[in-house]
Amino acid sequence: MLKLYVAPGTCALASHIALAETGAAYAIEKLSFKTNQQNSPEYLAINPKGRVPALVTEQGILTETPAMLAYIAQRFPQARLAPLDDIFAFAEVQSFTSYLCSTVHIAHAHKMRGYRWANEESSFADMKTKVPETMGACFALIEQKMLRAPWVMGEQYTICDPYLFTIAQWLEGDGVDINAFPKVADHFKRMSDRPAVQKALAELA
Ligand SMILES: N[C@@H](CCC(=O)N[C@@H](CS)C(=O)NCC(=O)O)C(=O)O
Repeated sequence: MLKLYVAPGTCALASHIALAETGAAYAIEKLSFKTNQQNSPEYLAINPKGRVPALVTEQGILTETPAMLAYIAQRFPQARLAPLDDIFAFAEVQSFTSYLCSTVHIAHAHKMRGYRWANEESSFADMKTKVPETMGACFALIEQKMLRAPWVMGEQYTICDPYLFTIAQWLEGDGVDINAFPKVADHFKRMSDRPAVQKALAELA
């Protein structure tokens, strides 16, 4: 059985929801960031990056949300979480998940994790004040150019959707009003109603 390492409020929720969407059995291992469990020797043996998520499979351990989401979609094709028979459409899915991972998540991380990129306290404060602007710009682009509606890829629900929902959850704390982006706000509401989302959130509580 697959085992997913998660922590509340993190990007691990995307893979968690995707797993719940498949209907397959899986196990959740919850880490506490309060006690820095992500950097404990036990967890570093699972994921030397000291981050969540990590997915333990029979073949080995996977990290990085876009790769994990693609793995879940391909492992459980009956869940129809990606257009697996259309290489261009699947590349579009990966383009979107890569954007969330490499640009949007990084913009958000400048709020709490400035120490990754600078040493001075004043630099952290400066990075923090930039977050509403950068996250706002990312979501303006998503709203105007990427989110086809009703789902990210249009009519078919895909792995892009739990990932967008997960990152949209951070907007309020990042000082961005989701209602400035009507399609994103509508997507967020419809995602909140999905049984898989409610199941994943309940398992984190
Ligand atoms: N690129 C990775 C990022 C993983 C990541 O940064 N996870 C955060 C939570 S959202 C984390 O574990 N942070 C712990 C830390 O920085 O100590 C992915 O998309 O899976």
